Amino acid sequence: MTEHIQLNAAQETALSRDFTTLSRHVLSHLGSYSPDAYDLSALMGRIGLAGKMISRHLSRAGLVEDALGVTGEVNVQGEAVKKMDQYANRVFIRAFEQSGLVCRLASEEMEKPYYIPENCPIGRYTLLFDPIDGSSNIDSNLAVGSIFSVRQQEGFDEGDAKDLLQNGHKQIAAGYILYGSSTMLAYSVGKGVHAFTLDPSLGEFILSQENLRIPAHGSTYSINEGNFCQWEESMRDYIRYIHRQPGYSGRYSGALVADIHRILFQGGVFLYPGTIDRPDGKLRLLYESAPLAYLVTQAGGRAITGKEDILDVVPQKLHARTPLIIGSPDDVTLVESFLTGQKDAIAAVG
Ligand code: AHM
Ligand code: MG
Repeated sequence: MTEHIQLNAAQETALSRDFTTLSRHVLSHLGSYSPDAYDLSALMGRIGLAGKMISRHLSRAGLVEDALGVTGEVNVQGEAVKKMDQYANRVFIRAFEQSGLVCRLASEEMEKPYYIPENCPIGRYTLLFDPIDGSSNIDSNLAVGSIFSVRQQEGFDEGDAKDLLQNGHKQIAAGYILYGSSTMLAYSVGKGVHAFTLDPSLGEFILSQENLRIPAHGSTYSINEGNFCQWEESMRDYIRYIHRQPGYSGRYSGALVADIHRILFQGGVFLYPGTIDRPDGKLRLLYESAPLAYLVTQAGGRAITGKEDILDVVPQKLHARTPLIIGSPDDVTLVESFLTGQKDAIAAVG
């Protein structure tokens, strides 16, 4: 006779956790087994696959040819292309070819979207991504990330991808992968933020934090203070104010994803304001600012340009940039009060 085998409670809990993989989580979280839910789950699974491949390449970067250094080319942003930027961009494309899921991929590294004609009759989604965020960190073996965002294709694209020039509320999913001391993925499909850790022994992203909530306030601020003399006076006033407050620490990793990850868990604020040379700052709206704004907002945080919510900004072109102030709601509101000259609010917080 076969006995019904029972494990103890701790073993059962560990087993349930190990079976909560990324694609299974998306399905169960959407609470539906509709075609849309299956598509989103498959889409997230493909993003996870790309993340695993990039993570593997990064982990052996010092051992393999063509992983470190620059290609000698300059991208559409006018920045030197790293070999890893090119590799990761290609990985995302390969992950979605023949997937039937997306018809277009648009990335920080490509001037125009990459079309997958064989997917177009059925692939209703567009993936927008930054394949390697913080790529100047790669050659020093420091943390980098990938950022992704999913939008539904609207109407017929005549090759100009005009329908992508819409605000961030149009995103239906967004998140990032952080290649740090472990590889983690955080995503939202508009129902909270969930974080997964890549278990290398299983080769799977396993749920590690569900329904993340960002602290209302944190003690770190994250900004490249080397640009101090390039900022507007109101931004300099904010930084001078922070310097006078006890208990604040500066933390800036050079990779937006890594800084946002810390802020999501521990609170604080990240700032990349405009400068004299670049009034719109450095970060790209469609591939960086809007996806992270969607995610952080879903966790209870805020993201603004200084003048308006990031999610309300309509880009004029695919590679448009915006200033970005993002993080804990109270900290973002404090920065905003400096930038909009609301001195009363400043006095109230000391
Ligand atoms: P990248 O996507 O080309 O790497 O650029 C974005 C990165 C962010 O990850 C980071 O916060 C910022 O650029 C750092 O820029 P800077 O060196 O000007 O402070
Ligand atoms: Mg980037």
